[in-house]
Amino acid sequence: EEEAGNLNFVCASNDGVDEHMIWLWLIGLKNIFARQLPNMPREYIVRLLMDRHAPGSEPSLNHKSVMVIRRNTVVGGITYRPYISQNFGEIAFCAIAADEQVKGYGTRLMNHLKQHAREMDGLTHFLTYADNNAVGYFVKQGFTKEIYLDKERWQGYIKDYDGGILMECHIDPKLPYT
Ligand code: 1VU
Repeated sequence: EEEAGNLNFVCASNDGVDEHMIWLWLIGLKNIFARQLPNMPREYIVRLLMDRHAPGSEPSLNHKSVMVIRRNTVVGGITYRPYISQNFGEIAFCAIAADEQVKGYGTRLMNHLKQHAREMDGLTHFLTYADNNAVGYFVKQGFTKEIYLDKERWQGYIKDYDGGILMECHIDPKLPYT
């Protein structure tokens, strides 16, 4: 957990952050995703977000979530799957609550994600299937529709998905993102 102005950026896999708060924030993030990404089946959102923390469930280390917290409330987040051996991550969900959009939170969230993924997961790239109407946001975050990453590095790892445009982002090895 780190403070930046009045926002905190929390990774759900963080040790040292109260597990109960993480659980509550993940439920809040699930609700934001369900509202903002209406084409995503709700059970799919729940599975990717919660499997790691669901009480009594087999812990899955597959997905991580980075959340924007303001005044102890979650206002958005990104859920991603790091493929550590391939050094890239797949962004599954990305959203900011409706009444908090276009305030720059999405940009700061993506910068924190890049910093976290570089330091904690050793990632060099992100791939994502962007919704048509979010392509402009991803372009501003440094994503391109050209995929420069070798196919051998990602093919068979990420699922094909009709509903979006595959985009790539290179994570600079040195740039301070936050
Ligand atoms: O820096 P500028 O002011 O020039 O530009 C802003 C903003 O205007 C622009 N931007 C967009 N451009 C085109 N289309 C958009 N839909 C769009 N949204 C924002 O991007 C710059 C950064 O803006 P920001 O940091 O204020 O962005 P937000 O905090 O509003 O967060 C952006 C998202 C896309 C996350 C937010 O608007 C949102 O939750 N939208 C609805 C859900 C959504 O579309 N999510 C992405 C779907 S794709 C997915 O989840 C699979 C990966």
